[in-house]
Amino acid sequence: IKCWVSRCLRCDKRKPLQNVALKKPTVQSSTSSPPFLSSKAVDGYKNGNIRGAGFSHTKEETNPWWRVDLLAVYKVNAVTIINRQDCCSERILGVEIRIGDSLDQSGNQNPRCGIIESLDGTPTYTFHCNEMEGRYINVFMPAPLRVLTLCEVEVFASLPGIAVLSSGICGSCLFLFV
Ligand SMILES: [Ca+2]
Repeated sequence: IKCWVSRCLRCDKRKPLQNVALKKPTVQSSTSSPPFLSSKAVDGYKNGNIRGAGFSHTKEETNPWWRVDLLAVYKVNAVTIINRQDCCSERILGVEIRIGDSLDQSGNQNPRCGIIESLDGTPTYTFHCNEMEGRYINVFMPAPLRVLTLCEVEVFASLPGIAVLSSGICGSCLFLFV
């Protein structure tokens, strides 16, 4: 017999949302040279030093972009972009974070969560996406002759239908189909 059951969750403020982008499939509009693969932006290595080549890097082109496939539709709470730190930090200016399920125009026309409009002196930029839903996260630079380089992109998200153990919804209930 199948039925819906619910289980109320114990409040656990210590458990943060997971970075669901880690080691997921990625692609970018071009790759400047072999060490700078799109996957370097989800390899978990956040030190933006060129010697470690822990970042992705497109060729200089018009409208460069990068995308991660989360392999399922998630509710996105926040996206963090960690910029390269050894040089060229201004290259990140103007990038847009796009979230959705469409691959029209490579996913770059999905709804926008955020844009980096100014350099704030840190390599880390976090955008709150208010549970926007989508399978694809694009980082899109809508400008001519630009290089897109990303040290790390982290996506903090949960699967729809599964309650989140975060401080905001302590005491909510989890529904299971058994
Ligand atoms: Ca990295």
